[in-house]
Amino acid sequence: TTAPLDPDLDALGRAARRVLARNDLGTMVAAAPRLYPHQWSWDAAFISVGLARVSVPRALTELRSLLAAQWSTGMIPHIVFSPGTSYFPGPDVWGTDGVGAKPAGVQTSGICQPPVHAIALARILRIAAEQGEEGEEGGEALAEARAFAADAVPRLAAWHRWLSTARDPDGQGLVQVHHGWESGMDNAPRWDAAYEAIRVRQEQQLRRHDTALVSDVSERPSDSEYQRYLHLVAQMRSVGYDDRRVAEIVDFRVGDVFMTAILAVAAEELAAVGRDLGLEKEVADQMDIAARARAAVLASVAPDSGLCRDWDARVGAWTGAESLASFSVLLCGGDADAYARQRTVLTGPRWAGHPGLRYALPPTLSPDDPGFQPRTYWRGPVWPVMNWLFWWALERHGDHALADRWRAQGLAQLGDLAFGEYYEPLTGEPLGSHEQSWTAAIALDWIA
Ligand code: 9YW
Repeated sequence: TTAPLDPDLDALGRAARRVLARNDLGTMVAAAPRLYPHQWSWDAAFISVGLARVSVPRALTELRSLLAAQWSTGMIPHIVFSPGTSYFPGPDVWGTDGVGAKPAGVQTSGICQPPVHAIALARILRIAAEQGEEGEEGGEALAEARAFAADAVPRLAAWHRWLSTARDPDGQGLVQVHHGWESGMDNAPRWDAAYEAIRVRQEQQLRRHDTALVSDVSERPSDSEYQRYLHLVAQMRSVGYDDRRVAEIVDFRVGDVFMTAILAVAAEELAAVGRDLGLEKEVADQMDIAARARAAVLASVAPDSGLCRDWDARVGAWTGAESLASFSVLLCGGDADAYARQRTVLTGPRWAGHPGLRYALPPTLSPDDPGFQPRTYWRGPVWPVMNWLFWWALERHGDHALADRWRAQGLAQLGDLAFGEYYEPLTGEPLGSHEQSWTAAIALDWIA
């Protein structure tokens, strides 16, 4: 099952640059050429890392565009719409135009996505520093990145603060999501129980484009899933996206362990950037946020399996559906035993070490899980951008041997130059959108 690990990296790099250039709308890169013609929040962060390998100023522009759409509450919206392109659900469905917290002059959704932005900012600063120290030859990129960071750090700090307060109203510790879309893993089995409990009282007219744009509709969420997705949007819209009222009325409120693990490391990365820039005010606060988030991730670990769980806040119970998110301790660390145990399971024969896999990379669901659907979105396929995130976390943790292996396997998978949104884990076939921007971006960062 092991593929040759010798992709032509020059050709891969050239193709990845072409994808980013083609998807570039000017001040934002579309997440995908046709399927996702707008700026998505966590995509933009990963994309900015790849852009930095081409041009640090362009990478900063990407984050600047996103931050310009940040709500006054601190929330960074999950989609910033580019004018003139159709997408469902578009701004008319979200109905955020009259919302006072949204900056005027931009159109956005009314929910968020995982906070990987500070991770990206820290990495861009590092990439810039590789080009030269400030004041020396080649130091312009770093000077510009540091100037940008001075402005971005307080904004990202407010974003993290919003996640740890408005999205943890019970003080339970995990960041709560109000929609599967907020997790970035829209239809992952980890949300099935919460979605099943939702009664859609009034079906809405679906004007989906996605099903026309992928060759096989089974690669996308179903219509009945979409009815629930839109029901939640309608609920939030009905209370004007007011944080407190949404938390009271929304039919989906789950503490997301994966999002919380990301917050823990992102807050630490932000604290480090803040320290470096002399922005001491933010540092202690971000370290507090990180500590609380990490403690909540560790508290979610099930004693029997050693895996992380989400918390269904409406039911008041852990939800134990196994998925890639079950391995969140590998992202944030904090407990050597829990880390070692999750690492053993994730690299073992049920997961990335499964003998049927085309590449030894973690799929979103174990091929041995009865719910495994190898072609369907977050219910089985391998997502290159997730491989990058785990790789980054492993490196940060000093777990270099595994990081190197996953990077090599990940690059081999991308050697087909399709830049698939996700891949069939058993055959290696690219699925969903091709020329997906974040896939191209992480390839560029891996190659550099
Ligand atoms: C959708 C853009 C987004 C990602 C999400 C992914 C998908 C959009 O695409 O959501 O139509 O469901 O699930 O993580 O940000 O790439």
